[in-house]
Formats: sequence, C-alpha cells, structure tokens
Amino acid sequence: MKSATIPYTRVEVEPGLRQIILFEIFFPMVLLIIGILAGFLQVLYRSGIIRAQSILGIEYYQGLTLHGAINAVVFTTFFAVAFGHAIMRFELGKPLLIGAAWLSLILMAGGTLMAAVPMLIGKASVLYTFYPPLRAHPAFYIGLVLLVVGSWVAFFSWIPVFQRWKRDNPDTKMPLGVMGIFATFIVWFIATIPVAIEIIFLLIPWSLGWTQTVNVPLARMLFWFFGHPLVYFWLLPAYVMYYTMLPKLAGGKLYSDFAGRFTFLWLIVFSAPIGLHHQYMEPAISSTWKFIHAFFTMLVAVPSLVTAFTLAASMEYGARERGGTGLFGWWKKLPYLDRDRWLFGYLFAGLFIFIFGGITGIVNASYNLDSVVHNTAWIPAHFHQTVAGPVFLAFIGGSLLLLTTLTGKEIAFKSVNVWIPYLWTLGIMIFSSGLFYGGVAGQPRRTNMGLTYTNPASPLYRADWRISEIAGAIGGTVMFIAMLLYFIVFFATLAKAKSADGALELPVSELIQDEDVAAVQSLRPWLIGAIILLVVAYTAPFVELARGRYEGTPGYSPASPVAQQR
Ligand code: HAS
Repeated sequence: MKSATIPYTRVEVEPGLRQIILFEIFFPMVLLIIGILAGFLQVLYRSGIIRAQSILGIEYYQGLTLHGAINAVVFTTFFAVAFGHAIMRFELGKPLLIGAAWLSLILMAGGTLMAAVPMLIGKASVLYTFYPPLRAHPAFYIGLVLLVVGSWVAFFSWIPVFQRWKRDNPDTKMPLGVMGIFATFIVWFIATIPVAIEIIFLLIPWSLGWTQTVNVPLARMLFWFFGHPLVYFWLLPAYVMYYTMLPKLAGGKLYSDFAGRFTFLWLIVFSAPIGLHHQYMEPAISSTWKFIHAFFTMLVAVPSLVTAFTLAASMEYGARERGGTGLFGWWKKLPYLDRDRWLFGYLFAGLFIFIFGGITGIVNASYNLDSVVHNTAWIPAHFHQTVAGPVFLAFIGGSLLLLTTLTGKEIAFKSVNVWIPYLWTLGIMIFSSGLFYGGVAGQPRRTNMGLTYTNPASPLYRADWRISEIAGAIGGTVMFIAMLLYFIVFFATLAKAKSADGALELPVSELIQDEDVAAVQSLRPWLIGAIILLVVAYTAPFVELARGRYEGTPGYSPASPVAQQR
C-alpha cells in the first residue's frame, strides 16, 4: 500500500467549520493572556520580588491553578481539537460532521467557563492536578468533565468521515497526519476514563458534601493513570506537525513514513501503563509495580529517539538540497529566520528545547534518581522543557498558522514574529537552568518562597538557593516578553484586513522513503496491545490499594493546615 499523495496544499473549508476552528483558536488565546500573566507572577513570588500571599487580588495558589489549568489543560485541549478538525478536513478532503463539531465546541467552551468561575473567585485553588484532599467547588469538576466530553464528541465525529474516505480509497494508507490525530485522541480517550471515574465517583460527591471523606491514594492513582498519557496527548499533535510539516518547511522531505507511523502507534501502547513513575515516593504502592512502570517508561522514550533521528535526517536532506555541505556545515542552510517559512523557527526551537526536556525525563524515570528530584523545582524545569517547549511552541505556531490560513490574512509584524520562538527558547533555557539547579539543591516546587526561603527576614531564608531563583526570574521575564510579542502579532493579525480568501493551506512534506510495512498500517493491533498492557500494569496496584483499607480524608484548602469545616 502506498501513501496518499495529497494533490493539493489548499483545501476550501465550509464556513461553519471555519468559524468553529477559528473560535477554538481565539477563545483559549484570550484565556492564555491570564495564564501567562499568572505564570509571570509565579517567578516573581518565588524569587522574592513579590513578598506577599496575593497580588492583583489573586492569591498565590489561585494564580498557580489558573496558570496550570489554562496553559496545560484548556489551551492544549482546544488546540488539539481545532487542529484535529483541520487535519481531518485537509487530509481526507471530505466535509466533517458540522453538527457534532458545534456540539463539541459548546460543551468545551461551556465547561471551561464553568470551571473558570470558581478558579477566578478563589473557590478552586487546587492546582492543575487537583489532588485531594485539596477540595474545589463542584462547578470546577463538572466544568472539567464537560470540557473532556466535548473533546470526545469531536473525536468520535471524525470516525465516520474516515470510514467514508477508506471506502473511497481502499488501497491507500491512512494519511500520516490522520493517523497522528487518531493516535492523539485514542491516547486521550484512554487517559480520560480513569480521571472521569476519579471525578465522577470520588471528587464530585465529596465536593457536594454527599460523602465526608475521600480515598486519597486511590484518587491519586486514578489521576496519574490519566496524567501521564495526558503528556503524550500534548506531544502528539506537535509530532504531527513535526512529521508532516517540518521537513517541507526545511526545504526537504520526510526521511521515513514508517518512523512517523511507528512513533504514533508506539505512543498509543506505552503512554498509559507508566503512570506510577509519578508516584515512586507513594507509600501505598509496592516497589515491584513501580519498577515495572519504570521499565515501561524507558520504552516510551524510544519513539522520541526515533523522532530525533528522523527529523534530523529530514532537515539535513532539506539543507543539502538548499546547498548545505560538510558534516556540520549544512546546519547553516536551514531557514531559521525566513519570514515566509516562519513556522520552521517555532518547530525547530521546540526540538532544541526537547533535547534537554527528554534527557531530564529519563533522569526522572530512573526511580533512584527521582528520589533526589521528586517534588523539587527540578520537576517544573523538566516540564517547561517539554510541554512549554516543543508542545507550546508548536501550538502557538499552529494557532497562528490556522488563523492566517483560515482568515486569508497576512501575518502582522513578520520581522518580530520570526524572533519570538528563539526569545522564548532563551527564556526557557535560563529559567529551567535555574530551577534544575535549585531542584538538585532541594528547593521545593509549588511554594510561595518569597514569604520564606527567598526572604532574608525569614528564619527559613536560604542564601544558597538565591542564584537559582534569580535565574528563574530572569528567564521567566524573557519568556513573558516573548509572549507579549506573540500576543501583539496574533491580535494584530486578527485585526488586519484579509488579503485572500480563507482556506486550509498547509505545508505538506513529501517522503524520501515510503515503506510498506503492514504492522504500522492499522490502529487495531496497537489498541489491543495498549489494553493488554494497561490490564497488566494496573490490576495489581489497584488490588493492593483495595486491600490497604485507607481511611478517608476530609477536605483541605491550600491556605490552611486544618481540615475544612462544611
Ligand atoms: Fe515528563 C514529570 C518522565 C516526556 C511532561 N513530565 C512530568 C510532569 C510533566 C511532564 C507536566 O519518570 C510533571 C507532572 C506534575 O505536575 O507532577 N517525561 C518523562 C520521560 C519522558 C517525558 C521518560 N514529560 C514528557 C513530555 C511531557 C512531559 C513529552 C509534556 C509534553 N516526567 C517523567 C517522570 C516524571 C515526569 C518520571 C515524574 C517526576 C516526579 O518525580 O514527579 C520521555 O518521553 C522523554 C523522551 C524524549 C527524548 C528527547 C528526544 C529529542 C528530540 C529532539 C531532537 C532535536 C533535534 C534538533 C533533531 C528522548 C525529539 C537538533 C538541533 C540542534 C541545534 C542540535
């Protein structure tokens, strides 16, 4: 079977779908302004520049919750759905089910607003992991459920469209981008079932007062059953852009179609049975199962190593086509600051950051090393080099791409736009270096250090941690400036007059090698493999918890060490 040759790079889009995708880009972008501001305040608190419990009417943990929930949950979910609609419409060349797309949008936007209200009035300061015994207002949990259900509706609405495409093209491989989007949402579907169980059966009844206590170890295990595949739900749309667009932007071709399919499918199997690597320090789980999850975690890194090689080879091909020579000299020929191929910079800069995010992920996965860095500043350093690195840059670049192509508007301030990803990268690297250093020195995450460790007036003051927090504040400020520039470019582009009719016009990479490997043509065997591994990886840990008979815990607020009174 051969790959679908996409004879077009421009696909006309029905007005309804265009409005839906544009709204799904615009709405989270407005919220992202709050999320980014809340992130900037975090570095000011931690470095001791702010020495208070709250600022601008936003309490420390309230701001941290807004930062994580908006940036890592709301923005990413909306982008994944919008991008999924775009890829399905573009690569299958068939109209989508508009009614379902509207329903999905209404559920997601309604759910987000419902969860936003308690966060904004300080009734849901439970951080993006919403671990009990921190307790939020029921509207927060119900809003999250609606957001997730809305994204499921979009996913299921693509299946009949794909089936019609398959009937019309029985001898053609599933397009690579379509396979990547299906992998994204299969991972998401698997991930969201345990968290739905946690929210519906444990947290909502507890938050409504129907139950007085909650089983904390059970809730945490259900959360991480969701929490790790969640990170690959973030990564996969970025990988779709890397495999289908980056080689073209670099002036070349994708080195291997097989590598892309293998990467997407492998992540379906291995992204979920590894959640216990977030719980190495959890006393309720035996070390045997932690070790098995550690082993699977090493296997989840394999497709990213394959990706590193494949993308480097694809970019090298492009650079040599553009006249690059020598063992390393070809790097000079990549379009780093090309105003017309500006998306290259967003994707390339993310890859650079991911080298460090990936290495530190493997450190975290190494059980014994994790005992040094768990719950320290090292962890936010790692995740800013993953979700805030390749994922965030691909998503903000992708948002700009969809905005310009669907509205037919030229990008505003092109010469500023090309520098934004590099400025963000500079900020991330300084910020994360500071936090890695602090983490190894024992500095905690999720702590308002301006009141204690970075305040010379406090008996807890740690002069040896100072350097780490200065680096964090400098890096965070550079990141904040990069995002201010990005918002200016985004909203100025939106305000411009259109110069062409809107359509989907996306870069499409051709292939150097179009391997015909049956094992990576179908999702089904990989899905079965994923279910088997999940049963293997989680049955015994859940049985252990059930045997443990843990006492329930009452609710707490982050502001008080005393259980909340109803
Ligand atoms: Fe992670 C914690 C292990 C990847 C996100 N991770 C987190 C948390 C988040 C997160 C949000 O085992 C914190 C959760 C919380 O709040 O507590 N992570 C890993 C491993 C990987 C990994 C093994 N993480 C990610 C990705 C994320 C993400 C991706 C978001 C998108 N992580 C952990 C562990 C913990 C953890 C433990 C728990 C720690 C604890 O104690 O709590 C792997 O998937 C990484 C594989 C990646 C690579 C890199 C490949 C490099 C590429 C770039 C090539 C560059 C090129 C350009 C070609 C092996 C593809 C070259 C250019 C030049 C100029 C040279």
